[in-house]
Amino acid sequence: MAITDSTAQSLVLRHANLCTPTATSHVHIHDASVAIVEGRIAWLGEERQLPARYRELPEHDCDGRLLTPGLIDCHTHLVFAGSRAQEFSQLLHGAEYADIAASGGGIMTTVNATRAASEEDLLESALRRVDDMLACGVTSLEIKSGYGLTLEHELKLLRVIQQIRAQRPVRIRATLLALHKLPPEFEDADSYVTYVCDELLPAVIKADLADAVDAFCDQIAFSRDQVERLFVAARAAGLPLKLHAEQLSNQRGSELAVAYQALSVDHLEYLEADGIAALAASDTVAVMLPCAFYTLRETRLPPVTRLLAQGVPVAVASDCNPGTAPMTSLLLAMNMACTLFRMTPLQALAGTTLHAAQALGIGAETGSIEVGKSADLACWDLSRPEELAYLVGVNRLHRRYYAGQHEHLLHKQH
Ligand code: DI6
Ligand code: FE
Repeated sequence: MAITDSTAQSLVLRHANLCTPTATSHVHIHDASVAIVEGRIAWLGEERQLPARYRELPEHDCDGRLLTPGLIDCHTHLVFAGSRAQEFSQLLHGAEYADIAASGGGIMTTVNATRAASEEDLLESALRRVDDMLACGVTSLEIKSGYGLTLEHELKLLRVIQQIRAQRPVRIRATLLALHKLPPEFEDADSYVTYVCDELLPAVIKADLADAVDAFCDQIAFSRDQVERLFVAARAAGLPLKLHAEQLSNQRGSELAVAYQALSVDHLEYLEADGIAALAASDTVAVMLPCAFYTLRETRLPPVTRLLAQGVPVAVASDCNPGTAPMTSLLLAMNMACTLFRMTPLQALAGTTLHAAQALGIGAETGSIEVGKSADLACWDLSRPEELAYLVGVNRLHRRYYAGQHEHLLHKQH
């Protein structure tokens, strides 16, 4: 990615083929203008109705290109060291993800490499992944900790996330995922949960390094009761909640998360009727992570069609992590959400914009092209919004705008 300019935050985009999700459907304006004043969307509508006062602004002619909200990757674990290519080979030869974890590999492989890595090295490798994401039109990004599992190392990961925020033009939400895996320093999960609730979480809050708290609720990770102890502590501190739920088995984590008004529940392959009903009666977003499904060669589908039919907001994210989703392309995740989970391309677009914003609690600020929101936009060398998810492994980003700041991206791959 080469950035050739990054300038004024007041400008007008003209002749755009604008498509944005809305709460109930989509708005599609074939010849649209968007006026941006001081980084915010001040006006949008038909090109011929652009008010005279905005015609004075510096202008970008989109020349009929597709214009969408900037994409939002609402679930990543992109700060880590090392590689799990060896375990990928094991998975291909019949080993189970849970068995690799039980024999000390899996998440622990990455925890060991990450603990041994310096903050500088972690930052450098994470920035490479972030840059891949920005080159795919991402303007907001969630990043979890969870490969440290001691106060010292979780703080290290969270500081790296802070540095990414300072060094790249992207909105970042940092999520503490201390309950990702039981570390070897603790004999049992309950005493680790006590340590996290009584020591680790308060220190992270004091350092003001987390915007939300997440946990992995599963047989190979933490039970519902253990997760609930964390939720009680985090909620008392006013931190929003998220949960890895029903990925490998049904622990009824989603019902717990809904009871605690979590922002999102993520994965959901094993979600059943009670969980769907709980989500349908809540504001909690269901986050689909099709790359993890693909990498694990899972065969059980998350109940996406039923969730959508019941009006649950469904987001789509990369899950970027070294074990189950070694990828950085949210566009490919959108394609997988369609091909593997049968979402429509427009549902996938809403899932990486409007609903992803809700899953991060930033829906008032970004996620759609609406007056008053931050001018987070992506302009594509495409003629139809469906093409974003239809193309497989193809990135046609022309320009990315973050709070009105634009970058012209030169694609090396074409
Ligand atoms: N579920 C996942 O898919 C990732 N974490 C989680 O709780 C995988 C993390 C890894 O294998 O490193
Ligand atoms: Fe994850």
